[in-house]
Amino acid sequence: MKLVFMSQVDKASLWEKHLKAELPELEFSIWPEGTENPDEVDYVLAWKPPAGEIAKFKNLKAILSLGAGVDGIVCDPDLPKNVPISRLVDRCLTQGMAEYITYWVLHHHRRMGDYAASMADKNWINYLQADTEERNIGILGLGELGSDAARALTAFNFKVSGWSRSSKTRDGVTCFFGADGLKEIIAQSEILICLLPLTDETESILNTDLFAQMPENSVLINCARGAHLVDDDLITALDSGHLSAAVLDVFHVEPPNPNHPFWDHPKITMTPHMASLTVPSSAALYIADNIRRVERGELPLNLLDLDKGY
Ligand code: NDP
Ligand code: OXD
Repeated sequence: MKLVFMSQVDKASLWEKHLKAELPELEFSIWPEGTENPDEVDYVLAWKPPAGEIAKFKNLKAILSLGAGVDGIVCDPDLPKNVPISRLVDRCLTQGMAEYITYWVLHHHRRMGDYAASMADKNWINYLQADTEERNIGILGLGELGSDAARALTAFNFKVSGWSRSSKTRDGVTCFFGADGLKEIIAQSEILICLLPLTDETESILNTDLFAQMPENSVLINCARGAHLVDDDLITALDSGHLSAAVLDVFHVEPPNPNHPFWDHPKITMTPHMASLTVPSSAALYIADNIRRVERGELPLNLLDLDKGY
């Protein structure tokens, strides 16, 4: 069994250690090494592989994504169409995202930015404490990550709504779907979180039209992909005062150009695409399990639907 690891950001040595602990018979190569006999490669484990490289492996049994989002794989015009592609679904990844979202929702709900500013001025002041039961939180994307973030927020009694492509039910969450559902969730979301996959349908969804439908003083948290957001539209919405703040973990170009206006904008908080990082010790169990499934003649879990793009 031969696997080629293709990632500029994930730590190959850790992945090799944890995967070989699960699958001692696995031959682990780090691209571009180990690819001199491409026809012998069974699996690629990839994050943003260079276009055209995966197509060189003619006998692949599966393409295993190192991330939950597969936009960095499906953008390859030469991607083989007949090889199953599996998204990463992992306990640590899911929990990390719920932690990040809970942290920033609580930060804005409890006005921690205002407290930091007033304390820096030695100004001892208390703001009225809002009730979570009165605070509307909207989550775009009710999949693995959005559903768990919703669960974490309902534990604080926030009024949580979620939006998906198909109709859903989630305990304690008001669920919307489709174009009409988008209008409804946007109109009530004081804190709006984007956890959608990047597809043709969701690209640039966070734009002037959507911001205009959000309540006054609302907050945007984007931890999905940079291309969901129209950067200039966000700056306009923040500068007009319609949106009060934005938390951005993902960007069109990462890291953004040093001249990008986001860096210095007083209402924008940036984090370096770390809302949830893949943890090899945990995620390797899932990858190994998927390889075992394929070796048994089954399909891997969490198969990508190329028509939907996620
Ligand atoms: P899932 O595939 O499990 O969930 C995607 C959700 O989005 C589903 O509920 C789906 O609806 C919904 N959706 C997709 N397209 C549309 C549409 N056109 N209209 C309405 N809803 C839509 O993905 P995950 O939750 O695992 O991950 C979500 C994204 O989070 C990833 O694609 C990635 O971009 C991002 N991410 C970011 C990280 C970070 O550190 N910043 C870390 C990990 C992931 P339905 O259920 O009906 O199919
Ligand atoms: C992912 C990510 O998609 O880290 O997993 O962005």
